[in-house]
Amino acid sequence: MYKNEDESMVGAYTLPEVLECSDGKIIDNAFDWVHIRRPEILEIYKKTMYGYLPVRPDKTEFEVVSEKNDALNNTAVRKEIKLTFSMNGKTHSFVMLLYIPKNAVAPVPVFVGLNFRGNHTVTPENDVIMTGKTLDGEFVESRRSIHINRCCFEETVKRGYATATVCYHDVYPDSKDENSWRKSVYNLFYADESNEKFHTHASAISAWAWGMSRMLDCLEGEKMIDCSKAFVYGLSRLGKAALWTGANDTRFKMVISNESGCCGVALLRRDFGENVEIITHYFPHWFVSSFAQYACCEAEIPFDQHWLISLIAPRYAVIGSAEEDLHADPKGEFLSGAHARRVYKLFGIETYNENTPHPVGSHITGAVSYHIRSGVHDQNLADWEHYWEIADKIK
Ligand code: GTR
Repeated sequence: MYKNEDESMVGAYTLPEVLECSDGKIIDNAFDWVHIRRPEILEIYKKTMYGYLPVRPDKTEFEVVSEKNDALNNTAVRKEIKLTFSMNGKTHSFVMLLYIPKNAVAPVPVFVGLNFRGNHTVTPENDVIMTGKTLDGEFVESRRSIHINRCCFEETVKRGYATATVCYHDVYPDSKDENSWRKSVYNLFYADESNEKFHTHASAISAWAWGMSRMLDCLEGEKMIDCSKAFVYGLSRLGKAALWTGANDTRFKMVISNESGCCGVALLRRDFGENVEIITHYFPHWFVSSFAQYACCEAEIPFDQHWLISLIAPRYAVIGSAEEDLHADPKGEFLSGAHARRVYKLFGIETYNENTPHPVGSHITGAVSYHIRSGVHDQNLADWEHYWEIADKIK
C-alpha cells in the first residue's frame, strides 16, 4: 500500500471551510458556532467517520473492589472500582484503577485515559488487578509494569492530580474479528445484528469514547476529585479516542492527543504518513464501514481534522508529536491545531498559527498547545511534562 514520508512530495491541498455551514452560512460568532455549526460538524463526524456513541445505559453501578491507603509509596489512595452497566437484560463491566493524592486537602483535578494492555501494565504496583480481555494471550502477569512510563502515575500524583485508567479491550476488544462488537459495550444496546449492519453506524473508537465518559460519571461521585477539571488523554489510537471523547463530552476541560496521527489530529489532506487506505485496511472496525470509500481520495472527505480540534473549542486542546513518528505526521498534527485557531477566535481566544516556531523540544502553550519531543512513537515523561504544565494553568 502506498505511503509517502518525503516532505518534498507533499502536494498542494485545500482545506474544507470549518466556518461554512452546509447551507452556505458563514459563522462569525461563538453563539452560532455552539448552536448551529458545532452540532452540524459533530453529526458529520458520526455519520462519516467515528459512528454513533451508545446512549447511557438504564442502570449503572459502581463497586469499590479494593482500596489501599498507602499506595505508590504512601503518596496515594488507590481504588479499583468495577463499573457495571445493565440494559435490555444484559450486563457489561470493567475495572477502573484510580489514584488520588493522599495529602490532598481539597478536591483535585483528574486525568482520565485508557490503556493498551491492562491496568497492571501501567502501574509500578504488583497487587493491582490484572485487566484486559485475552485477545492474544498477552494479558499475562509477566507484562506487569511494562508501560509505567506511559501514564507516569507517581509523578502525576506528586503534582497534585488524581489519575484513572481502564484497559480499552474491556470496553471494546480491539480486533476486526467480527465477534468483537458483541463482546463490547454495544452489545447492551443492540439486538444481534450482522457485523456488516453494525459497522454502518458504530465503531470501536465511539465505544472507547463512551467508556471514558462513563469513567467520568463514576469519578463525579468521588468527593476528593474536582470533575470540573477533568482531562482526557490518549496515545495513538487512544489519542484518536480521547479527541472523540472530548468532542462529544464537554465535561472534559482539556483534551490531550498524544501522537494520534491519521484519523486523530493529523490533517487528512496532507499526503504524509499513514493514510485512509492503510488505516481502514488494518483497522476497519475503528470507523463506520463507509469511511473506507475515502481510501486514496482524502480530498473528497467533507471535513479535515482541524474540524475535530474545533469541536473542543473553547476548551484546552493539547497536541503532542514525536520527531521520529513520521507515520503519525508530526507536521500535519501541528497544522491541524493551527487551523483550528479561527474557531477559538470566535470565543476571543488567540492560539498559535502555521508560522509559530516549534522546534523539537519546545512547547507552545495556550488554549491550543503543541509540543514535539525527540524520539519515537510513545508517551513518556517528556510528554507528560507538557501536559502537567498546561494542567497547572487550569489548576
Ligand atoms: C498503528 C496505526 C496508527 C496508530 C497506532 C497505535 O498501527 O496505524 O493509526 O493508532 O497503531 O495505536 O499505536
